Amino acid sequence: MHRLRTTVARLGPLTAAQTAQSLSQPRLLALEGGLRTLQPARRLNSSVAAEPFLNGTSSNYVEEMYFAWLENPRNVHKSWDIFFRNANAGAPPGVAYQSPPPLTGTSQGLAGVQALVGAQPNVEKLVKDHLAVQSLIRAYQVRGHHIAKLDPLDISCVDFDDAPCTVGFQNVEISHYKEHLCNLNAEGFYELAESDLDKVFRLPTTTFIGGNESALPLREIIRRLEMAYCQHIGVEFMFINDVEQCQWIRQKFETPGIMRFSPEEKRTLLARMIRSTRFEEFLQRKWSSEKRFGLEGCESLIPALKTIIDKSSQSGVESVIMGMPHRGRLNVLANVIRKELDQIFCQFDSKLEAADEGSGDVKYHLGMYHKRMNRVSDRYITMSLMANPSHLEAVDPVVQGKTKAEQFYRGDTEGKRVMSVLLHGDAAFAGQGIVYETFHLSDLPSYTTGGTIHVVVNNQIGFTTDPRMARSSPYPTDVARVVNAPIFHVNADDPEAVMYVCNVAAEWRNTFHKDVVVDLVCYRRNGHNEMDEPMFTQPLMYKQIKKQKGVLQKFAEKLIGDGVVTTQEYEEEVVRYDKICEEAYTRSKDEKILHIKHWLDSPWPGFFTLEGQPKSMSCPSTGISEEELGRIGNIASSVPEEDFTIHGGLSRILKGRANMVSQRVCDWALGEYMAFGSLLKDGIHVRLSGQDAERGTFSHRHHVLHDQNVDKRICIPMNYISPDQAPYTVCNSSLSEYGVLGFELGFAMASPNALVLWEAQFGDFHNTAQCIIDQFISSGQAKWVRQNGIVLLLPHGMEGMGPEHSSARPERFLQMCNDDPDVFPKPSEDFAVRQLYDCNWIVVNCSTPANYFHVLRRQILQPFRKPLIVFTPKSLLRHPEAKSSFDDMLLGTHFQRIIPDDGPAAAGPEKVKRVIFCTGKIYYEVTRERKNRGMDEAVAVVRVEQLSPFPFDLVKAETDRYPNADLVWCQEEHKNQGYYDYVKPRIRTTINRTRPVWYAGREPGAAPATGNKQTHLMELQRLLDTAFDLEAFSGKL
Ligand SMILES: Cc1ncc(C[n+]2csc(CCOP(=O)(O)OP(=O)(O)O)c2C)c(N)n1
Ligand SMILES: [Mg+2]
Repeated sequence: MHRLRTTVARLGPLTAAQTAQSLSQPRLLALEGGLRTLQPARRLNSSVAAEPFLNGTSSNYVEEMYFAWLENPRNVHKSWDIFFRNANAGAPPGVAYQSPPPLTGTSQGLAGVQALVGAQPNVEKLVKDHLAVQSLIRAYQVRGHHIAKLDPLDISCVDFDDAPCTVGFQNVEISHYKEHLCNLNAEGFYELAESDLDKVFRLPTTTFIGGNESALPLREIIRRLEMAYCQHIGVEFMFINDVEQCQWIRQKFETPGIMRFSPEEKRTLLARMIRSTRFEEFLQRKWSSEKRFGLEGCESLIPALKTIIDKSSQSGVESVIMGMPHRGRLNVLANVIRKELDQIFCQFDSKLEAADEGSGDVKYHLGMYHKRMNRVSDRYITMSLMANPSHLEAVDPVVQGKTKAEQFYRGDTEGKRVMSVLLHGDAAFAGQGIVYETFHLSDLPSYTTGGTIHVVVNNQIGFTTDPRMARSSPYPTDVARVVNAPIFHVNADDPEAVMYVCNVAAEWRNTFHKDVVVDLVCYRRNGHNEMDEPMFTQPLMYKQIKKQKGVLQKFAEKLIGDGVVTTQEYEEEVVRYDKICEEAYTRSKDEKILHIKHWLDSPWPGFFTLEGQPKSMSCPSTGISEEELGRIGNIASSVPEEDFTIHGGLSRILKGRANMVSQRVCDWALGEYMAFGSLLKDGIHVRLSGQDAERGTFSHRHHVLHDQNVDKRICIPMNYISPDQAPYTVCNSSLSEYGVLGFELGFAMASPNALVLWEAQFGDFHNTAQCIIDQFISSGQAKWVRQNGIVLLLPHGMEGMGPEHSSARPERFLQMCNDDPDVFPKPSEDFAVRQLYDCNWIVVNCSTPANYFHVLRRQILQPFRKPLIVFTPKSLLRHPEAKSSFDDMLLGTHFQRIIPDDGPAAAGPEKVKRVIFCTGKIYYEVTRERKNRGMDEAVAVVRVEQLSPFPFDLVKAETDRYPNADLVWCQEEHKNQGYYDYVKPRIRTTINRTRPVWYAGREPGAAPATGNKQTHLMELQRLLDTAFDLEAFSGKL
């Protein structure tokens, strides 16, 4: 009884808002039986046929009238109201219709009809009952998942209301149901009574439970709804505000008998369950004390993924890119991606030596790439599992970016050939904000991947934390509702139900190209890892788990019972797979060396030698011809489309550019244009993404022109460089850093022949993407032997804008550089390139547009890929001196790691008393001050443009050149920030510690900058005073 009450309470009448939503949904489906009324079809149809005014063409109209009347009799003319009342009351053909009242006065006819209705006291009840049945159907669709038997342990407590922790009356025999129904109060069950159970009700068009029937007895209606919505699958979809999509889902789950599998399919499913289960058992037998984050309790994950892949391959998908956490990862590698088992097993051998450079990673983080024939579709399919850090969900946007890139390079604009699959743990899916950020990329034109299939291993625990402490939403999957993704909850102890929802999920993705979630409700048989004791914290849950029969055993017993397989066949299959594992284990013993290279998730065929080395150790000139500079400059200053009206302010900007081109100079924006344009011309795709990147935060870029008269008409001149150029992508991103940077990093993984740039709005905002920077960008190659050429543009500079918007935190990037401050690298011919090759990333702060141009081009022209961090300017964008001549960008020119002094100081170096080393915008303040003080001969100023890898060789040349000078590092940042801690030991190493390196900059500080403009200027003057006070450091040793 209690169970029923709970059910009914949960399925109780809809709220006003829900009802309104239901009524406002257009009805899409054509009705098979013509007009629908509350009466059984045949009878009604005959009466309809007998009505002289009803014919085939008017039936749609009548239907609409009818539904309008159902919603509210006042919605229709009185004559229709009477007609429907009469029809429902069983008025014989020809009698239901009464002429409408004349415009003047009351008519006789109407009075007569009212009398007829009045003579049918049951009409009101009939209408009410039908509405009640409709509401009941809808309630099952909306909230049937609340009472579905989703939890294999039967202990779940999804707190939809404060109801106790029980599930509903699933699977209750009708007799039970009847018994319970008698005890229901009127409000509890839409005022339907037991006596209504055998009454026949017409079915609305928003249900498919009828199959070929358009009317069913209430008892059968309820039974079918229970079958569709309250068994092992809970379908959450009614929040989707697209009627076609809702109907599609209803049809997939309500159609009677739709969830049937052939014996062959069942046998395949069993074989997959055997592989999944026996793989974990094998690892447990061989390495009982090794962490492997086993899948026990969710073994059906393997057939789930395989089903998704089979189905997607059948519909034309050629490449699946996957991201997943620790749980079951080895199993997925072995049984889904089909990594050779011996390669997996040898990862357990702690004695093997690593063959590759880099620090490597634990086995459950490594990635994989594999192309194979899909046996179900008979088509080749490539599968890659992305390497990822421990940081849960961080890989999500990276997978999306890589998927987008693969789609882009294949011209797969709708995502029909490449798709992504993301796996999640229940706690992480609910807890990590990056999941939300990633969902919000899913429908943005430059970021969509045409739908991702999400699979949640919902083992109802996160390490030691219960769901009620881990999230505030009923399900771990609620975050997906923000993008209207349907959510299919399924009891993972029912492999057939799992297989079914995975089929539907793959079809959904293929049909609508939108995200979808499969929530595998399962349990975790062991602790968080195999060394962990779960009884400390979840004693009752684990008592229950110990009693739980394994899913393979249950499923095998069922299939044997049903005669689908014999016990012998089952046992033979188990033995066969165990043998495969044993043989691979023996082979793995022969391995002497561990190759991380074998675990590459994104190979770049043709880019390296066969041994995986760069094809050369040199970088050609990054300059371009005068003619090319002129051509790109002209494009940058023009509107290449006819009849396109741009904003007046922009016309002035373009005119300014044209002037610069005629004078053969570039400002920052034009330098960037030259770099992008020349790479595009050479077939290198350029993609620039970030918040407001199209115009540029500082309104300097303007890569997308907007017609002032025509809505949404835009022009991207960069795509007019040359007819066979690569396409240029510039896109304003969502307001996310973690998600978008991860996405661009993934995009950059797909191909080495693309310049992919992410621009922070202001440099300091990168810290909300810190995880991508720390876990992937700075350390990715060392961990996963995977190179990446992503560029980060981080606006930086102390300009009196306050503590935020000032510092891109160069100290953080420099602190993560892997070059040794105490070792002067061996001089060699290819010193500069080798240094780049050896470093984990490149950090630059350019002071001229030409150098910015060169460093961007070098990203592509160097024979390997490294992340590039660029601190970009704000005020320098318009600084009259921050311009470069075309001469500095011509063929034969290079990126300058250091820009030496070229004034009077350099002409008479022995007279120089001080060398000021600096980087970035402060150079212009320092040289202005030097001029004002008339110290051009006494002080040399050297710009360090490439901070890391540190240009030891060039710094040495500068320090040697000025033997009588003291050395000062000058920066505008606080002493504990900026570059000082990084450059000081390196300059000291360069000069063999023969001279001190003095500091001229702001005092140590907690905040990056002051909020007070006056203080800002005072601090600046003070640091310049120090820099030019030649006595400032005397006696300070
Ligand atoms: C961002 C992040 N925070 C914390 C952790 C530490 N951690 C590792 S696994 C885990 C629990 C994960 O639970 P769930 O997502 O449900 O996956 P399950 O292990 O249950 O499969 C935690 C907290 C982590 N790996 N990443
Ligand atoms: Mg979990």
